[in-house]
This record gives sequence, C-alpha cells and structure tokens, in this order.
Amino acid sequence: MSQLRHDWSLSEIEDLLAQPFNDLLFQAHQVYRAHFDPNRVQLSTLLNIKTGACPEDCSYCAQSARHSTQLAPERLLALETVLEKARQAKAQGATRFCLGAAWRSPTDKQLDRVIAMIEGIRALGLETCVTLGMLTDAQVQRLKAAGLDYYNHNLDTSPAFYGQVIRTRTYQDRLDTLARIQQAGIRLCCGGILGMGESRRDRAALLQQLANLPQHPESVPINLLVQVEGTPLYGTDPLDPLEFVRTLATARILMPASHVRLSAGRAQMRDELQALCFFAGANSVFYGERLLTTDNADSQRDRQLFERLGLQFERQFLEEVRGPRACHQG
Ligand code: SAM
Ligand code: DTB
Ligand code: SF4
Repeated sequence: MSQLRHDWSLSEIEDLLAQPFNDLLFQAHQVYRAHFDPNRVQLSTLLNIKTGACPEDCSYCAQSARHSTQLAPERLLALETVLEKARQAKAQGATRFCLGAAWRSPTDKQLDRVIAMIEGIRALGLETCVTLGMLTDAQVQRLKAAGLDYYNHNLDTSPAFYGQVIRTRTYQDRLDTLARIQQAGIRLCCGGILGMGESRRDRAALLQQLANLPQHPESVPINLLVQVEGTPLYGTDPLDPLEFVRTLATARILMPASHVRLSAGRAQMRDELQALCFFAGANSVFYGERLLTTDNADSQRDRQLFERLGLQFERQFLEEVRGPRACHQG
C-alpha cells in the first residue's frame, strides 16, 4: 500500500486532474483497490435536527436566514423523534446516523441535548456523526467524552473562492475547528461542494487543503451543489458531470485510505454517472429519503442500483460475516 502523503503541491494536483480521463480513472481505481474492497459501500443516513433560521450567509444553503427560500424554520427535534428515525435508518441498512443543525455554533445548552441524542444513537449500535458548526475546545471535549465517532465540518471550496460563497466566517475559522476536532481524536468528516461556479484550480486547491491536513479526514464528502430556489447560487451554470468524476477520482488518489462519499446531488445524477463515481473510488453515500432540507436519491432506486452494480452495503457484509446481532459498529 502506498504511503499517505500530506505535502501535495497545487500543480501536482492540477496535473492529476488534467490527465486524459481514462488514465485518471485507471489510476484512481488502482489506488482504490489497493486500500478497499471496491464492491462495498458504506451507508450514512442524515437527519436535520434543527432547520433554518441560520445566521450564516452560505450562498448555497437553503437554511440561511439571509435568503428567501420556501423553507419553514423548525426548533430542535425531541430526543425520541431522533431515536425513532435512527432505528428506521438502522433497519434500512445504514451503519452511521448523522445529525445536522443549522447553527453557526451551538450553545452549551443546545449541546446538552445533542449529547443525549448521540448517547441514544450509540446505544442502538450505530456510528454517530454530528455537524453543528464551529466548536470551542470545551465543547469538543464534551463530544469526545460522549463517544461521538465523527464530526462533519466542510471546507466547502478553495481558500481563494471561499469569500465569494460565505462572508460571515473565514476559512481560518473552519480550519481552527477542524484542528480542535483532530487534536481531540474525534474522526473527521470533511469535504466540499462542487458546481458553485468555481474553477478547476479552486477544486484542486480544496483537495490540497483536505489532503494536507495533519491527518486525512476519515470521511470525505464530495457534494454536488443542490440548487435551491431563493439562494444566491440558484441558476449557477451546472458543472460538467465528467469534471465531477475527475475531482472525485483525484480525491481518491490523494486520500487513498479515506472513505470518499458521493454525497449531495445524487438525486439529480443518472445511474451511469454514479457508476463512474463508484469506479473512480466513491465508497460511501447518504442513504435515505432526505438529505437535510432536500430530497435524496430514492432508496428503492439505490437498492436496485447497488444490485445492478453488485455493490454490497456494509451492514449486509457485516451481517454475513458476524451475524445480524453482532454487527455492532463503532
Ligand atoms: N451549519 C453547520 C455548518 O455549516 O457547518 C452544519 C450544517 S451545513 C448544512 C453542512 C454542510 O452541508 C455544508 O457545509 C455544505 O457543505 C453542505 N450543504 C449545504 N447546502 C448544500 C447544498 N445546497 N448543496 C450541497 N451541499 C450543501
Ligand atoms: C455533507 O457534506 N453533505 C450533507 C452533510 N454533510 C451534512 C448535507 C447536504 C445538504 C444538501 C442540501 C440540503 O438538503 O439542504
Ligand atoms: Fe448555516 Fe450551515 Fe447552512 Fe451555512 S451551511 S447557512 S452555517 S446551516
């Protein structure tokens, strides 16, 4: 297996991205096979526990209070509602349950309630992930003590393009929270969004930031912008789907041992495009009817697609190996 690198230069990454498509995909697939069983996909299910009225101004997001979207804000969900959704996700085959909240950063009281949710979800035998915005050191320590498995915090795009997408926080704010998470030993889920009008160089620079973190994020979500009416990015020229595959393939080469997640945007993708992404090294998806505020790819269509591609999802595999009762994750 190749050595993990953290010293990628921008031009090296741009050269990878610019290769003939077949060369890039062949290289990505070889790297993928050297580190993973290429016929197995990890399923994470998302639940938005607090919807809308967010003070941040992220141009892509339906939940910012600064944009006029159709979304109705909702208060933090009750513990039992969250646990019921987690039970359903587990029954459907998910191994990780991810909670999202439309916060800039949580208060300590809000964190108390999220911690109760994390403890309840862990007790169901699911891996836990939360995305709550920026955190202080003390909050990170509390999440660690609660047994949180993953924290999702995306860099979203390149340092150069960031200011055109988000103005209420800086790239450095983002990096600071990532450092706190990694230093505390919580596994990191960190990626970005493609198709926001960024250049290939921006995509390369995002991947450079991710790959040159002190440790590669254990999960790397590659989202395709879901264009939401009323957000500033609504109507952006769509990204060439093959450029999306190129970027995902390059993420696989740079972070060979990470789970690269084909994330938001699958509902809008054809099966052939998803199949190319799985070949290029995607080995995780969001599974379930909803992402946070928008529809995800239909679960029945997903199951059929996995079947057609001979892809096993992780829980199926674990149950075959260890039996249905023993496939506790975590
Ligand atoms: N408020 C927290 C934060 O921003 O860190 C957590 C929730 S936020 C919705 C989580 C991530 O969802 C964002 O960082 C962004 O990468 C992704 N996201 C949000 N809206 C999206 C959209 N319309 N299309 C694709 N990805 C999106
Ligand atoms: C991530 O990278 N993508 C997810 C999750 N982490 C939190 C969110 C996707 C959101 C898509 C738009 C929506 O449903 O609002
Ligand atoms: Fe708020 Fe997160 Fe949406 Fe930005 S991405 S507006 S921080 S919910």
